Amino acid sequence: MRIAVVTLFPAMIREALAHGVVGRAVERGVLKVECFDPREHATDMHRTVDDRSYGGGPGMVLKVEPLRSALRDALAALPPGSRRVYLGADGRKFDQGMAREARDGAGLVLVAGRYEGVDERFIESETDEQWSIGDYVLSGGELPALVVIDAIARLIPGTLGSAESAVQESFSDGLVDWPHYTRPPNIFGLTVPKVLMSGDHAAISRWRLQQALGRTWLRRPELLERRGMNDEERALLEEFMIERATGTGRIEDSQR
Ligand code: 4G0
Repeated sequence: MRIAVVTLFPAMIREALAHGVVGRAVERGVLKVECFDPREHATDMHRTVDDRSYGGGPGMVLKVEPLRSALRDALAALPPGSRRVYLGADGRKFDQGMAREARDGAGLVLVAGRYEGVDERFIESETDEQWSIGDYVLSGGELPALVVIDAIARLIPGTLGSAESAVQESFSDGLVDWPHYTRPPNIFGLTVPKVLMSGDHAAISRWRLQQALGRTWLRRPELLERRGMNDEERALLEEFMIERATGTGRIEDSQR
């Protein structure tokens, strides 16, 4: 998978790509990320990339030409048919499904917008889509670009080790995670659910699925709505609900 980032702060992107899971994907060569800096495409003596806003007001606006020229180079480095995505606070909300589609696509150009503004004619005529990583304003699209890259990299075969992949599968199943515990078994009276120390792997799997279902129902009901449940899952969730409402169900009993 190849990703190009059009950004005025390439060092920010490169630095982040040197670490962790994404860093490993780049090292292994399953992911290639290249930065294209509009400033290197400015043609005047002062390497100007922005200018005052028509209509007045504070803040500078990124000019079309340096952006377009950087984007042209970016596209030349990617397979044909690569999507051009502008990262702005007002874009379509990025989710796991979009990460999967991007992973399956030819290539991806991410254009990091900036708070002050990008000339609308560039966004309109040179990009295919606008994405946002959530409803909050940042000072630039670089952090969103890194978020998008991380989410995609995790989905590329060869990025994650087998242990990490196993964890990932439970998440992308559309449920939130179940709770995790490690030693010691008792911290100031806070104990580990007994089933996790039982060695009964079938019971542990059932308990984890039940916790994932219960927590999704409590915290992200819309995810559960979208995903649906089979008969076994419905029964597990019902037991979770009863236990939670009465405190006398079988979940706690099996933990004590
Ligand atoms: C374009 C993305 C770019 C428009 C970028 C801001 C948050 C996100 C920028 C704006 C960003 C996000 C309309 C404020 C640069 N901030 N949530 N900052 N507006 O993905």
